Amino acid sequence: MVNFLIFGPPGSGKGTQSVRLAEKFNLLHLSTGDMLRAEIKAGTELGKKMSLIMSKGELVPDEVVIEMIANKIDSSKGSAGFLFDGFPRTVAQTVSLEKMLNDRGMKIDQMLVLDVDHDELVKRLIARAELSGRPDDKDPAVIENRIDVYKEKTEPIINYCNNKGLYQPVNGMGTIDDIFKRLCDHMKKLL
Ligand code: B4P
Repeated sequence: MVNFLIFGPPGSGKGTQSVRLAEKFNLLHLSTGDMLRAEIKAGTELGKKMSLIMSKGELVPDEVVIEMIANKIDSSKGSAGFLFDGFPRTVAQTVSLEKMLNDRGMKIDQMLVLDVDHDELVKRLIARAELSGRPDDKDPAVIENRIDVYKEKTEPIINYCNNKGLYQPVNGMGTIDDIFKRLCDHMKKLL
C-alpha cells in the first residue's frame, strides 16, 4: 500500500484532483469534508452538530474526523493505497493518522502540497458557491476565516512532515489538467 496526503489551503484543488488521481492509480479517496457533508445531508445528530462549525469556516473537533477515518480504513479493501484529502488538518490529527497506519503496518508515504495564490483561492471558492450552494463558500468573510484557520492550524503540518522527508510541493496554479499531470509525475515515482 502507498498512502498519500493531498494537502493545501481551501480552494487549492484537493478535492478536484483527488477524484481523478484515485481513479487513475486505484487509490481509495478519503475526504473528511465529503464525509462531514454526507452526515449533514443525511440529517444525523453528528451532522446537525457539525453544520454550524463548518458554516463558520472553523475546524470540527479532531476526535470526530479521526474516528471517521479509522472506520473507513478498517472497512476498505482492495485498493493500492489511500489518498487522504483534507485530512489531517491539525498536527494532532497527523499524529493520530501516523499511529493508525502504523498499527496496521502502513505509513504516510508522501505529502503533496498544492501551492496556490491567495486571490486565486478566493476566486475559485466564490465561483464554486454559485454551483454548489455550499454555505462556507458563499460569504467572503467565511472564506477568509477558512484561509486564516488553514495558516494557523493546518500549515504547521508541512513543517512536521518536511522533517520526516515527506513534503513535496506542487504548483497548484494553472489548468486542472496541467496540475493533474504534475501530481501524477510525482506519484508515479512511488507507485
Ligand atoms: P473540505 O471539503 O476539505 O473543503 P475545501 O478545503 O474547501 O477544499 P476542496 O477540496 O473542497 O476544494 P477544491 O480545492 O478541490 O473542507 C470543508 C470544511 O469541512 C472545512 O472548512 C472544515 O470545517 C471541515 N473539515 C473537513 N475536514 C476536516 C478535518 N480533517 N478536520 C476538521 N475539520 C474538517 O476546489 C475548490 C474549487 O476550485 C472547486 O470549485 C473546483 O472546481 C475549483 N478548482 C479546482 N482546481 C481548479 C483550477 N486549477 N482552476 C480553476 N478552478 C479550480
